[in-house]
This record gives sequence, C-alpha cells and structure tokens, in this order.
Amino acid sequence: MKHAAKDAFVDRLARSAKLVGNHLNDVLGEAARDGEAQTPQRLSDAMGHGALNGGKRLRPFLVLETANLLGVDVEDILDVAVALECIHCYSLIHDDLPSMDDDDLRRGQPTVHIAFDEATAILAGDALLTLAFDLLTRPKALGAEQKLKLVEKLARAAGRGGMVGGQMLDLAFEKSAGDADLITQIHAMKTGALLRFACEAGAICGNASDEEMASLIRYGETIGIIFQLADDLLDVTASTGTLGKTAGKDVEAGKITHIALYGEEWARNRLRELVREADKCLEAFGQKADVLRAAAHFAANRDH
Ligand code: GRG
Repeated sequence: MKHAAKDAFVDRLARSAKLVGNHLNDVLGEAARDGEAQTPQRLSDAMGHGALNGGKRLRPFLVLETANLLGVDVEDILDVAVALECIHCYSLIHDDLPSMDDDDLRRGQPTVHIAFDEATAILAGDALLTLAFDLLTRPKALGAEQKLKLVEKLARAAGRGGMVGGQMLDLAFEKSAGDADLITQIHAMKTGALLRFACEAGAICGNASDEEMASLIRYGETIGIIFQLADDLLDVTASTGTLGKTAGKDVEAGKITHIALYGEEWARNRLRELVREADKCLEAFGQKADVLRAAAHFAANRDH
C-alpha cells in the first residue's frame, strides 16, 4: 500500500476508534437502566480499565465500515460496534487471568487482575459480556428481526462453538504436537469468529443481499486468518514495548503455530496471498470497498 493510502487508512481507523471509544465511555458511565440497580463503583472502574485503555478497535471498525459500504449511517449502529468491542475486551481480561495466559501487561498497562484482583477481573469480564447483548437490543434504526439475528450470530461467534470453544481447544492442545489443520481450526474459532461476525454484523445492519452477505462473510473469515497469522508473526518479531503485551509468549509456552511449523518467510508470503484473497471477496463492491481492502492490508502488515 502506498504511503498516502496508508496514512488515510490509519487516519480513518483513528477517527472510528475515537467514535467507538466515546460511545463505550458513555455506555460504561450511564446511570442504571430500567430493571437494574446501579453498577458497583469497583466493578465499573474495572470494566473501564479493561475496555477504555486504548486498543486498535479493529472489530468495531469492521462493523461500521461494512455497514457503511451498504449505505448505513455509522452513528445509527454504534451500539452494535461497541457490543462487539465489549465481547473482545471481556475475552482479553479473561485470557490474561493467571488460570489462562497469566499476563500482567495489556495495551501497555497492568492487566485488570493486576490493577484490581482476580475475582474483580472475572466479574468485569462477565459484565462486559452481558452488556454486549443489552447493547444489541438498542439501535432504533434496526428492526426486531435484525436485532434477533445479531444476538444469535454474536452468541454463536463468541460462545461454545466460537471464541470460547477455540480457547478451550487452545488450552487443551497447548504443547501437544498439533498439526496445521488443528491450528487452523483453533484460530478460526478463537480469533476468526469475532472478526467474521464483525463483517456479518455490518452486513445484517445494511440488509445485505444473499450474495453480498456471502462475500462479506468470506472477507471477514479471510481477515481472521490474516489477523491471527500476523499476530503469530509479531509474537516472534516484535518487542513487548511495541506490542503493549508480552512478546515471545508462544515460543515460551511451546505453542505450535504456523510460524513454528513453516517459518517466517512462509508466513510473509502467505499473508500477501491472503490480502489478495480478501481483495477478491470485495470485487463486486468496486471502489466503495477500498477502505476494507486497506483494512486487510493493515491487518497483515500491522506492527502491534
Ligand atoms: C478467555 C473466552 C476467552 C477467550 C480468549 C481473545 C482470546 C480468546 C485470546 C487472546 C489471545 C490472543 C493474543 C489471540 C490473538 C489474537 C488477538 C485476539 C489479539 C488481540 O487483539 P487485538 O490485537 O487487540 O485486536 P487490541 O488491544 O488492539 O484490541
């Protein structure tokens, strides 16, 4: 990607991240809603620590840009984008726990269980997870059927046959002699499912046709593979300072990744190939989809 195009993309991602961050801040700070009591201050603080601490906000960006491609005003569906970020932040908080990845650094700051305590971190994750589904009921611009579809698809992407299931497989097969297919399956569930949902959610909000839906879901799946492969590459090539999380964790944990199996050179070539595949998924949308093309390039070449 040319420098100017890259700058324009980074600028657009930053503007979207600000919009998402502001809305997330409003939601986390809101007064009790009908049927609930006020959030305990410590829980609210821990949720804010885990969710308002930067992050690329790539998943909400994909929701908003996919919907925008189909003519939706992004302001109308901020709740949907923020719902997905809540799920992502919950997963990071729980992933960092001593019983899981046992990490003390996330987005350049102490993880939630370090800044608070383990029980509070578990509860903050739980509360973000449930808040996500509350948010999906809110957008006035969406019909009941669209909201129901979003709830169904998010539950499946995040749950037992999606991210949580992938985390289970990852823990179960850590250090075992995994083969490439198993790694691919774990990645598709653990990381890919939410990125796939991001694009599917945008397509649902935009009332996509069957063909548009299929192309956007395929694009989301490709972004998922790109994102995880780039993450594995960064784990062996980037520093803890740049990443804002501990580098070298996979090697240290003896985790089998595609990089461990095939090497860095293979990974770089595969990333180039995947970016072309993502491009292909967007063919029917023409130039309107340039920002999504740039997102695939960004996911493959990111430095954190
Ligand atoms: C605990 C239920 C549960 C699931 C955990 C997300 C996850 C599943 C594990 C995280 C392990 C990991 C590093 C996966 C690689 C991909 C990934 C999710 C990276 C972090 O996402 P980014 O780079 O983070 O989008 P930011 O901070 O930018 O939001």
